[in-house]
Amino acid sequence: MTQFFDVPKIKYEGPSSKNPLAFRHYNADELVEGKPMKEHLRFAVAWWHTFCGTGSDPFGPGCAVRPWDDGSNSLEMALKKVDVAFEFMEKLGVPFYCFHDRDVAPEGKDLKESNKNLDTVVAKLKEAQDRTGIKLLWGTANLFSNKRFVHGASTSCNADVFAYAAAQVKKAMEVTKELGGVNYVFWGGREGYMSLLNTQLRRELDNLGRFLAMAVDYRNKIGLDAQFLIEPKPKEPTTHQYDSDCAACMAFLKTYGLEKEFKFNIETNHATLAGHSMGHELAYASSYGMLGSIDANRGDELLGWDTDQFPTNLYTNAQVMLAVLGQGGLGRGGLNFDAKVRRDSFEPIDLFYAHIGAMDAFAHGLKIAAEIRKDGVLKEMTEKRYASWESGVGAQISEGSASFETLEKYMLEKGEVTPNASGRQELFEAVFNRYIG
Ligand code: XLS
Ligand code: NI
Ligand code: NI
Repeated sequence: MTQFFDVPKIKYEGPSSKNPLAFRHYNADELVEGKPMKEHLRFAVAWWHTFCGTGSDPFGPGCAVRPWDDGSNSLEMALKKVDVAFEFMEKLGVPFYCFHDRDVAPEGKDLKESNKNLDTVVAKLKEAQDRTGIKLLWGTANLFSNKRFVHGASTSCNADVFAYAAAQVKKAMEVTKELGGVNYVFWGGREGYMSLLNTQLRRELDNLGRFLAMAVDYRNKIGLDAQFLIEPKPKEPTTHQYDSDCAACMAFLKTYGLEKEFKFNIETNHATLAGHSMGHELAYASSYGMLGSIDANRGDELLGWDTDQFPTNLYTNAQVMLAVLGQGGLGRGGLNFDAKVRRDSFEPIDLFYAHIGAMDAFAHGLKIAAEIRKDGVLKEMTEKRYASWESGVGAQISEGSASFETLEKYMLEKGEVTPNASGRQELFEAVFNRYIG
């Protein structure tokens, strides 16, 4: 096998290990709640950040050192990256990867040539998947980088752009099928607006609805066995993205009759950009059976954009895994590290440190969440708060046998409500913290 990384296969050495190239918590086959860690976590590497990221920012070009990369956007380079990527993923022991069509293969002079380039790389990806057993968690289409998408894709004011995007997604769905991808993601790259003054908002939303309905039809037509996922994000690159958060996406899907066809791929940094915690987005989606998959990263408290940092916050990860365990797992979904190493972490080895750190932080979060569930203290405390809904008037309201009249009668007789109990937030937080560490 070609050697791009002078790194051994990463092994589990246990919590006391000080080896930065070993796992302290992620022990793939260790059982948690009766299921191997690898099945709970279903880690995926994001092709775009890890194999295409250069570290460029608005103030300077990329400075990442990638000895294998000649910096060209050639087909040869794309093919070589397949070897780089699979060596990296095999050494890391990650079972999945995710890509945009344009990360894995360069655009050609026209759609036909772009499709041909994609086919060439996909053939090699398929070989690599068969050889290593690494699978595609999800595929997607990049409908935001090329200048034709300047006004959006399916929400563009230019109907031709809608048509181009449709053709591109059709192809991306076909290659996802070819590679046995288990999910397909729709992140609304530039589906939003910069100014209301030049925007027909309702037309754009209707077109987005039409676009997704066409995708559903085509999925059924070709028998693509992939779960469809919408990835909410409130802003960036546009001022207002239509898929702004899970609640907005739910309303959108219901409006266009698509709620049975999609679940959500929830990204931590997008949640915080929307002014929510990741916990909120997960709880909201999960409670409606809509949590499909996770883009595991984090933002920076001091920066107001999608910094896509590696998810090393144990507290957040424990909350994420609590939500995941709470709904009996992610099913077909997984934890995709939609995260990039910082510009000043420019050596190839940093890619390992970053992924190992994040995998460990999630495995640790999983163990914490399982411990919290095993003790059941938090659940018990919460159930106690809501005990009034289990009998009497609470049960009547929940079952639908109460009305304004019956409730008025009840309250006139009773005169005043049963006194409220303390919410005890600080106690809940302290109990949660018992398990961290
Ligand atoms: C951008 C998104 C993107 C999606 C896939 O902010 O996170 O990377 O995950 O298109
Ligand atoms: Ni993402
Ligand atoms: Ni993002």
